[in-house]
Amino acid sequence: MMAVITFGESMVLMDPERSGRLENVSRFEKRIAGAESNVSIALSRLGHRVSWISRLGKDPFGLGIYRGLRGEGVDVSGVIFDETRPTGLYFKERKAHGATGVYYYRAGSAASALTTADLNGETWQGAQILFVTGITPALSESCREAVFAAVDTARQQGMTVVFDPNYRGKLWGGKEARSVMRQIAAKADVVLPGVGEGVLMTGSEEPAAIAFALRSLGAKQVVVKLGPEGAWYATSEDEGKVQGFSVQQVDEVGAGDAFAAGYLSGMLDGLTVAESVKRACAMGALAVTGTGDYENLPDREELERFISGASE
Ligand code: KDG
Repeated sequence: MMAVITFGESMVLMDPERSGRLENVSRFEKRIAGAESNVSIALSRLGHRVSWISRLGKDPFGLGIYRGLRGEGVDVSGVIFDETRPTGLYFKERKAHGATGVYYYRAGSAASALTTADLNGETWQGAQILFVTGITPALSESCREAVFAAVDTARQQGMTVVFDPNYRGKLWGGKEARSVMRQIAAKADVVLPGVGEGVLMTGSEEPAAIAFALRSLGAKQVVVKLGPEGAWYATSEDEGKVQGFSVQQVDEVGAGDAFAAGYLSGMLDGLTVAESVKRACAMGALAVTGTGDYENLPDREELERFISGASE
């Protein structure tokens, strides 16, 4: 029985060997990247059963992603290979202090053709959580429909819906994103915005005000990510700040996905909201200490060692 169901696009990431303007970089390492697959890998490493659904091109890149995720213990039985569309691709640009730029080559990709029918929602019985991001509804009309249909199916089946807005300004405009992301947040049980996404979705700048506004829309729990500072959480019973962990940042990409996985893992283990946020912060911190979206993610023993060592 799967604990978590998620779906979305994964791409081949061309990761530059060195920092600097991309036009001057000539060597890249091929990696796997995608918000939902990052979350899936993180959860699987922590021992949770997770199913990742997507469309991949029937090409070497698609096969590499499929095998990579399967090797991480993620259930990929719901993946469809598309004969006519390619696997998406993106290039990362390394800037100063671990900051990054992204260049997408994903328009018309296999994943952008994902439909509601591909999700097989009728097979989700018994799963506890549906995890969706704001990237998928930006990919295409059919992807957007699939997100809303999935959220409705999950709710009907009594699953907890967790939404990470993951705003990508290169995929869609702020106005459209705001409207769609608010609609999803209104139907979600848990929303995990960063401050910038909170501002976009609510117009408020303070974490507590962002959380209040999203809870007024309908979300039951809101956790606002504050980067190295930690996170602010709010539920109907409780609210407060959880302090982050101090680490040397190498590569910021993937931190939000690791955070989401940490929170989901806490929920699945029956931790309190504050304890889950602490696990989320630890996962986010560990993710930024190495290159790649997920390569530095811990297993359960490493995570527990990090949390206890960091708080000693
Ligand atoms: O969170 C990391 C992701 O943003 C990255 O892997 C690429 O999924 C991605 C996207 O669509 O930007």
